[in-house]
Amino acid sequence: MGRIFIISNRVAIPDPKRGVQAGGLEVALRNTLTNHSSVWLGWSGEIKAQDACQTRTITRGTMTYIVSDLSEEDYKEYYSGFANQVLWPILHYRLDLAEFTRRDLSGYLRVNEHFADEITKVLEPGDIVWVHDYHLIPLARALRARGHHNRIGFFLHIPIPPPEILTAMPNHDRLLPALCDYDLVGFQTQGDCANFARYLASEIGIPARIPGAARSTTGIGKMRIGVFPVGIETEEFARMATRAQESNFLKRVLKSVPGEIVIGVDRLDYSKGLAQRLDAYQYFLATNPEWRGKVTYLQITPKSRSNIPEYAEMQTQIDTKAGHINSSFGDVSWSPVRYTNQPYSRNALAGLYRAARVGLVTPLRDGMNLVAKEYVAAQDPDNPGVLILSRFAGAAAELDAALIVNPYDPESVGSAIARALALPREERVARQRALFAILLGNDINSWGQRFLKALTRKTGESEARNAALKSPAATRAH
Ligand code: GDG
Repeated sequence: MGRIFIISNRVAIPDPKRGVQAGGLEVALRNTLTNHSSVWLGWSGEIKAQDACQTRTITRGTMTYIVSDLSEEDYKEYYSGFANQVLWPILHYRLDLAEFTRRDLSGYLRVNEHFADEITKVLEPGDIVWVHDYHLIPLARALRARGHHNRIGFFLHIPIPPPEILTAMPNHDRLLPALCDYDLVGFQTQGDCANFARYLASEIGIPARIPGAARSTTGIGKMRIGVFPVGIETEEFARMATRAQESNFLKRVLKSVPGEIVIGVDRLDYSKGLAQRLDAYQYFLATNPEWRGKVTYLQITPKSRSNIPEYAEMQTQIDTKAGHINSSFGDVSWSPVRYTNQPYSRNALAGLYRAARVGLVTPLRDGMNLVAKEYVAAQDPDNPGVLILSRFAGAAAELDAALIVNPYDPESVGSAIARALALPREERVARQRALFAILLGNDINSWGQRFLKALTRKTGESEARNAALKSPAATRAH
């Protein structure tokens, strides 16, 4: 096998002094690539004047990073505009939040063309290209137009809604058919895969088995679709959580918290259901007065995309709700909610997860949700906490031994918090055992290997289907 090219919107070059930054993809891929000669290409994260934009190459061990700056215009039209104000809300089923004035695809296509030019400078026949996420849907088409016949795969980290919603997206008919230029398109769950297959059938007239194969519109070959639920570094994370118990940071936190901990960790994003979660916690406090003063909800929420109006508004809304709960239920010796926008190290998170009796993961819609998996991996198997998980997180297709809730319904989530806190130890242990076994069977390394194996197989359509059918999500999907 040639080199592996990873293409993603953001490329964060590791800096041991900075520690790991928040972000699912970065966490996910770093482990997959340690044993391959690889190139990781994408945006540097810097915005510069048009004539000051550069592309830089940095080598770290077996990994070469190639990063391009974006101009102000690129950033507005491609990243902040089409990707995050059209694609992100619509793929998360939120037509109400899509900014239809950002319908113009040209900036989005221009940046994809730019990345294709940069890839073309270094790509050799035999190299494998693995493209990540919704920012880069048309990249294979741009590469094919430059004459590349390499294996090119695409993995969508976020959900994809049914065609009834997708077709409301401006320019969907110019954008989504470009996925047919990939050799393999992977999704987090069977539901996502089925939604895309229905879109192919109804909008492009391509019959696709689920998961299965569909004929590419370019005639280069067959585009296959499959289910590849992303995992975490299960064993390593469990070890990290055990070690973190000894840290002074954790000891200090535990000393300052009266009673049990409920924990939530999410980027500040409307898809994560934070407002509804606070409503649910308020309902729990209102209906379970015996727990007042004996439980503290820690919500760690690093800010993201603050320049987009919906995100800034949400920030104020969450601040207000958290403040309201504290002023209504708290007293001078107890704050029911500790809400912070401060990011924490992975180590600190692992320790906090393990110390928390309840993990509250209630997105309104989420591709997978790695926090759910990290919370499970961090638990003490002899005295574990309980995961409360939204049915609308991709993780729910695998982690059905969690307490599964409807995140829109504060009573469902509030009652689940009370139930989780009261769950007898034997039941907690049994649920934890079932969940941990699933995480061991589908960890981050097997995810990466399964996708790459399906992408590089030569014999046609059956492999992606097999890989998908073997995956836990495929066998457990609702
Ligand atoms: C996308 C999809 C899919 C969070 N706060 C801190 C911190 N984090 C880490 C978590 C976790 C990661 O960030 C977040 O991952 P999620 O999966 O929850 O969510 P997205 O960022 O939206 O990721 C998602 C994922 O891609 C992978 O395919 O699961 O559905 O939306 O690892 O621990 N990490 C550190 N400090 C923090 O304060 N160090």
